[in-house]
Amino acid sequence: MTNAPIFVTRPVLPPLSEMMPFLERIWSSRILSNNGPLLQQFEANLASYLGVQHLSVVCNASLGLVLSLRHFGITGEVITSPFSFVATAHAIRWAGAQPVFADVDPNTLNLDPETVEAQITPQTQAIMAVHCYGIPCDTEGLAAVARRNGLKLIYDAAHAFGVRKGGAPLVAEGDMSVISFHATKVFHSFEGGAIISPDRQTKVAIDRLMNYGIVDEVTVSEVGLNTKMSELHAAVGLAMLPRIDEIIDARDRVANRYWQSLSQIPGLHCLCPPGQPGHNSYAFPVRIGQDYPISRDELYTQLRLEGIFARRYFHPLISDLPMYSGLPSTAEGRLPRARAAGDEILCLPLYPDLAEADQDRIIGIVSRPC
Ligand code: T4K
Repeated sequence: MTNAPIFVTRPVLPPLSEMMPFLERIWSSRILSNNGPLLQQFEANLASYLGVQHLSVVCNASLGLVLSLRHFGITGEVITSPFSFVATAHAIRWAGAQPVFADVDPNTLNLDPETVEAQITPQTQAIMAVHCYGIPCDTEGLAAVARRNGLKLIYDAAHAFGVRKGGAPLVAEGDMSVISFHATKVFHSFEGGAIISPDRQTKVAIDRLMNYGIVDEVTVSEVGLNTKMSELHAAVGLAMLPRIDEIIDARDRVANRYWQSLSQIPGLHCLCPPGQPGHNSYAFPVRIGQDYPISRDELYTQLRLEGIFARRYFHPLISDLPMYSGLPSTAEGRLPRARAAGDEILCLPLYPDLAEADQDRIIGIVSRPC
């Protein structure tokens, strides 16, 4: 047991020795960016690992989400979840569109297709749904709403690296999905992300959009951005990828220990049962109900006083932030289920090398709060 602070997550790193061959290749080729050989290898290895065909690596998921909306020319209303990281709604605004918030399903905490359908207006062009904590959305329900109403369906799959639903890759759902490889994610390349396209033509269009819209030395076809990943980041990704199954197994073991100790505590509901086929143990969210002796915020503070930095993902709701709180979709009483989740959920520290002694300290406090 140590007295060092315990954060909600802690990235795994490849041994430095495994980075060196990649660094030597970069130093000798002096190709540092612009779809270099390591980036191309990273894309191919990732596509194969994830079981998808058309994948574009980007410098982060936030810009990946912006590109996805730009690609489809979405400038109207986009129905999205208030129970997410702020990047989801910010990406909609950066694309020049308007977020409209719909309530979540109380079990998955993801957009509820019925509440989505109720928010559709003639201005609605897309749904941006989030697989929160890697828990799959009701993809069939959302696809049906999108189809019925002629909307694009884009998934913020920032948390969903490697998740499978019914044996198939979750990121193959919808018109496009965007994964994050940020340092805090199940799989990381320090910063990074990937856009999953449904076909080759779309991937080519995305690849052009992320490189200023350049077609060739003298042709620029559109107002593109620069969202490319550098060779250095691709090298980290290449060194990390062979470890990912081991990383997810270790996360599962930590989640399983929490589950064994906490799932029977009155008033405390563990949202992600371990051992679900295809899940990635991205987080261990617990929901603090009326029967628990103290409130979620009291538990959060008690843990902090012990140097344990559990996090209230996602509080405040995006819809309560000043740039969104005036929207009609955020009016008083409109998002009751998201609001309850924002008030009651705490994500406990979860990372592959969380020491058992440290986890036991966390479990001790959560199971006997004072
Ligand atoms: N959509 C969703 C649903 C998302 O959750 C996110 C990102 C995005 C889109 C956008 O993806 P990117 O554009 O980032 O690819 C963190 C992350 O910065 C953010 O990427 C993530 N979601 C969000 C859920 O969490 P913070 O502000 O909570 O991070 P921070 O710095 O407080 O880090 C949490 C803990 O992790 C720290 O207490 C210590 C540990 N940590 C963090 C970093 C960065 C490390 O040990 N090492 C590190 O390098 O947002």
